[in-house]
Amino acid sequence: MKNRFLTAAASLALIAGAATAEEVRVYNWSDYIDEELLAKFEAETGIDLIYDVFDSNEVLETKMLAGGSGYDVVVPSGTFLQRQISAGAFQKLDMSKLPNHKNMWDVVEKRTAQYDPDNAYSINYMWGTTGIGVNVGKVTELLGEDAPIDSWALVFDPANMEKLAGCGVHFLDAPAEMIPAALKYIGEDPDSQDPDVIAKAEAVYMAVRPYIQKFHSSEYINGLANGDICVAVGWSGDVLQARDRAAEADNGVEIAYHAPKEGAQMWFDQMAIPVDAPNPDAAHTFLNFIMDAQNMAAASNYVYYANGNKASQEFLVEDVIGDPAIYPDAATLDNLFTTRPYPAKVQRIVTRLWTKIKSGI
Ligand code: SPD
Repeated sequence: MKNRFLTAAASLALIAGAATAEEVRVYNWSDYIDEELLAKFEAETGIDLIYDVFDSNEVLETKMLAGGSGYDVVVPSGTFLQRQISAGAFQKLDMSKLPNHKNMWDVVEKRTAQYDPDNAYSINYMWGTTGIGVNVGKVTELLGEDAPIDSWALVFDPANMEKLAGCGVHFLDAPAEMIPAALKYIGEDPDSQDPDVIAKAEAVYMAVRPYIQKFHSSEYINGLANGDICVAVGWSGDVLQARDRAAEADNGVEIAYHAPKEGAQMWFDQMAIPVDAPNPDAAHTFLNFIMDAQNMAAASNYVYYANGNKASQEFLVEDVIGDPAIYPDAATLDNLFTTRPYPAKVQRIVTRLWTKIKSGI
């Protein structure tokens, strides 16, 4: 994988007036791929890959709505994708360039069609849930054996948070997920678009705000793994990666992930090609490479997220395909909810509320 700067050889080629190599610029979530796959893509296709990362749908959305991002492939979550499709940010996929599309899983495609009708603009990369990662030892030490590690009460009940504050609690900086989680905790519809209902999340957050150390959407992986923090509201596979990093470090830290019993959000991260992508052919080649059954399985086996590729399932390790935190069984699925994009006016309310919650005043 190349960085953004020309290699010496490429510079010489330019000076000599030779044609430059084909390239593809991919913008994906951090901690979301096995880098060996990126090297394999370059070796197999001869296309230079420039791979940048982000950890926030809002950051990606700002680039997509402004246009001219320079990226060929980006990975918004379903609700954000839907809004960006409506804004004309993406081009329709050319299925004739995607023979591996036959590997995709109709069960997931039915769900992603809610955001991208006919799945005309995107393919599913990974999907997962938003829940709670805990350092089991520290949390039981502070809250006892009955610590509600499978409940939103762990992070929204001030009595629990007061005890946990000293060992470090991180929340995602992701309002489109954190507001629904708080609403679910108080028994409201997490998918509500009613400003009066959304406003109820403020009191939930303000009650625990003094005990939240940080709002951040990627630092918690190492934070949990190193024992620097003891609780994180985070994404399923990221917490499971933290669990593995701790096990590899053999540091005595035991990490567990739970999709809270009251209900947790299920989301879908979709690969799409911006309407102004500089290299749409190479973008299709990248998507086709990703949809190869073994490549997709290698990605899931590395990042501990489920994917939308049926053919990959025979190559998934048991730790992934057999873990209901990754591939939920029927009972777990029943307890998951999805959300719709907020209309612009409601989005502004949510953004203002989130800013207020983070500032704590
Ligand atoms: N480290 C990768 C995390 C991917 C999370 N996707 C976010 C989905 C939000 N709805």
